[in-house]
Amino acid sequence: MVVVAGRDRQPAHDMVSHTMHECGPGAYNFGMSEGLDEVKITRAIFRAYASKFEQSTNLDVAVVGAGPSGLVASYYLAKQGFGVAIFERKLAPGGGMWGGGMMFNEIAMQHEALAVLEEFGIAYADAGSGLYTADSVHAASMLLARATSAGVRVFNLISVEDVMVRQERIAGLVIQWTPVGLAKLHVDPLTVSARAVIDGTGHEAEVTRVVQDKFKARLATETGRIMDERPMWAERAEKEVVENTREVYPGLWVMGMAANAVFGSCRMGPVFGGMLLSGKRAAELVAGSLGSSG
Ligand code: 48F
Repeated sequence: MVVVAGRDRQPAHDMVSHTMHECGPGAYNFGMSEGLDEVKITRAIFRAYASKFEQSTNLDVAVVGAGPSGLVASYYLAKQGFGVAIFERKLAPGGGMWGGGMMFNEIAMQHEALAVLEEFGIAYADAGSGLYTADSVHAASMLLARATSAGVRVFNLISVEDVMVRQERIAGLVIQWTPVGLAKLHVDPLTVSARAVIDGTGHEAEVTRVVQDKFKARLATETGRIMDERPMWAERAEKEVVENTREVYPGLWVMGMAANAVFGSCRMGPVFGGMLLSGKRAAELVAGSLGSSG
């Protein structure tokens, strides 16, 4: 069921004006539907989540990390009809976009990325010298809104800790609740299958690192290993992040900052054009490899 945002909500000021009375016997009913039962709420949430999760156990594409590259890649793939889910370790998806540059919450882009900004409905301003800025909170919100509206299922608070392998190809992800890892609880994880996995985990390139270290696989880099990120050089890094967006092992693609970390390129700081274009490139490559979504 799709509910138009806000329709089922009471204006905040009405709620506040009744807080004094609401818990006692004969509490004032401030226009909410009657028969609101806490256990029904519990069941509704559990069933909705179970259904969403079950639909994500055999994916076309599993994306790791809901940063800008992950959200862009997922959006373009879902728009083409592929079944896509993102697994995100943190509570809030959006990766490194919210904080702009050093917490000045604005991000910069080059003109090459404007088409992607427009596709996502992100408002931007011309800053001169071929640079454009956008409010980072607005930009992250629009990426999330458009990706989820296109059908991408975002599973926050879930960390990817391992991969599933079949016949020398990455065939899925091993996932665990983030708090289980934080509390160092001894609880076995669960697994989802995917025809393609995209590593969008940023600087750490975590999925690719698992494939290198645990699976002892030779990667499609010059050395066969993760070549590690180099220091800041925005112009070079922005160009190379799109070139480095590639299949690094059968079934595993890298994008965004993870692509530069894997292929030994530089970081770029708070310029995000390359991240958006890398996500778009990853979607093109994966869609090309998987063929028709039908
Ligand atoms: O770091 P992040 O925003 O990745 P990105 O799309 O964008 C990079 C920029 O934000 C910035 C930059 C800009 O020019 O250099 O750094 O490459 O988002 C990566 C997301 O992956 C999540 C992490 O919490 C973050 O939200 N993540 C990392 N490892 C895991 C993970 C994991 N093992 N499982 C699940 N999520």
